[in-house]
Amino acid sequence: MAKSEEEKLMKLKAFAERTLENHRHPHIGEFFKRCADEEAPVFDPSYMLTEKTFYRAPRRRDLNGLDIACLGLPMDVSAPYHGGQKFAPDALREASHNHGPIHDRWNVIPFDMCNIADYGNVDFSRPHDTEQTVEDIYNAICEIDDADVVPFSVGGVHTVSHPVLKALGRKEPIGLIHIDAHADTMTGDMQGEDLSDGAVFRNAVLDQGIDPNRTVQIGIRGFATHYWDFSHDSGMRVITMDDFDEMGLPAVIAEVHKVIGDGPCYLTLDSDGIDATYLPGTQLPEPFGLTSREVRNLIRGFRGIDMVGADIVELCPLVDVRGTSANLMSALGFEILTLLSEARVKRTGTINKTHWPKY
Ligand SMILES: [Mn+2]
Repeated sequence: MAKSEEEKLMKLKAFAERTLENHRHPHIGEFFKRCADEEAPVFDPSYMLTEKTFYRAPRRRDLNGLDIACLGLPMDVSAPYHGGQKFAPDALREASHNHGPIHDRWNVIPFDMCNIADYGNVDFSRPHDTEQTVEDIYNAICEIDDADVVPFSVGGVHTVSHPVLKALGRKEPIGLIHIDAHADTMTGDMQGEDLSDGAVFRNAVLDQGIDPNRTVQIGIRGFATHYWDFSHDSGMRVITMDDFDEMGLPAVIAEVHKVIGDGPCYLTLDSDGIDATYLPGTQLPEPFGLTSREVRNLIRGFRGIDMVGADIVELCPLVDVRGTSANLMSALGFEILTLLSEARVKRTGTINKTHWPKY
């Protein structure tokens, strides 16, 4: 072998020996080293872990010093079609192990920005009672909010967002970004339920949890569109799926920033906002929706908004063949966790890393 070829090969061999703790991005190397020192389970094979938590965050109920609580809201009443949303938090926990902990586009690490925990599921005192379950969620989120912790909830039916927003908007109604096939602002009851997943944001407006003038709904389409007059009447910005196609992604993102402004904002992602081809495992699947990449890039476009909470809802593991829907929702959930972490650091001006207890 010629000397120059030999030198080239030696160089490549040296590259191949580079460890993760000596990563070309020093902060990523530091993170790998810290995780090794703390025996954090973030890089262990998922099947080796006994305890499944959201994105492998430590399980923790104590809110003291916490920045973000990931929690399950396994509500399974008040929705009209497929059931089984009560199984979604655990399905998401399992699927989330294949996503994160490093954002692949921005190279940021939520666990290096914020103290994040899996808070567990909220206990429902009467899980078949819609009103009581909404009350239980409201009380749990008030406690989390009073402790100055950001809630990142996994539903459950979309009905869960109403008590969450009612709790977060107690001081002042907040802004809302809502990705969904359905605007969920129907008037009257649905199948006898006033608190239904078809009236979430009407109820959130009436309870002064959200400001309709700082609300934007994206992806709206389908057979139920004639139910949503309240959205238009109350001043919400409704971007239908047809509008989305005509405007294009950059214009939609610009419009969202314009409507939301600098104030606090909540993000709710109904899995049926995504096209049923990409995400069939949902309560009321709708065709002609956002693609998986469109919804990811849309969420990335919300970077910089003061995000004070979020949820992902309406995943139905019982109709999620091969777990593809849970996989997509948990990947999108990691994008949201990244936004929540960045917004938290921007708001507090403080870095507060997640640490894993040694067992
Ligand atoms: Mn919905």
